[in-house]
Amino acid sequence: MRPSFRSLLAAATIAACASGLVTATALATPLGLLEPSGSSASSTSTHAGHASGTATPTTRPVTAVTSSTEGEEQYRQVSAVFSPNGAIARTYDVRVVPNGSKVAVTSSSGNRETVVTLEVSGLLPNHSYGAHAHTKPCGVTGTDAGPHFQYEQDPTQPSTDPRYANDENEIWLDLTTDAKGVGVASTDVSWEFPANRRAHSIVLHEHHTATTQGTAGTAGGRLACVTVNF
Ligand SMILES: [Cu+2]
Repeated sequence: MRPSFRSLLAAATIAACASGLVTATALATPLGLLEPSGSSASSTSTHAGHASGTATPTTRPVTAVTSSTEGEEQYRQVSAVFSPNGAIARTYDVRVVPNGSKVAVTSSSGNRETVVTLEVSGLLPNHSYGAHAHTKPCGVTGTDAGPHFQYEQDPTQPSTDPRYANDENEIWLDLTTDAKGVGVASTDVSWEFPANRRAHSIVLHEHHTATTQGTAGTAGGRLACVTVNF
């Protein structure tokens, strides 16, 4: 049996701590998502160099980008706040992904398995969103994130063939928020990101993901994006 994702995260935390890759405050709140604003003012991490830290301590968003490796296992954690001009997490439609809503992504990839968890808060209550890993980092527009990451690449792009555009060959993280606008999704696929070809973002979409021939993988417009250098 493989270890649980939680224990993998704990192992990552220990490994990262031992190698000094991330700050202790970031480790104390690995996702940082459910922390009240301002309570983790020092959680901005340093390792990956993507964290923004220009706000004053009292208004600093819950932002952390951490990256670590233990053996063949690669760990990623990103916590960020969506804003229209966000460096890490960007909303393209504040009506459905409001300015100030939060996102956290954790990933472990290695030993022929990848587990990714997406957590959001501050979104519309009782609302369905699509979400997937995309090939490029977030940009000024939703299209900048490129197509979905596919482990086995469909020779026909854009890919709407369910043999390739499915939740075992791609990272799908569709979720439905609760009455408070909080949502969680997790996926577990039986491959690891190739060293030279990895996903670089999670995109939130208008609705859950279609699975039928000709529309497989589509989930409507791109509402928001968080850069995760898997
Ligand atoms: Cu997508």
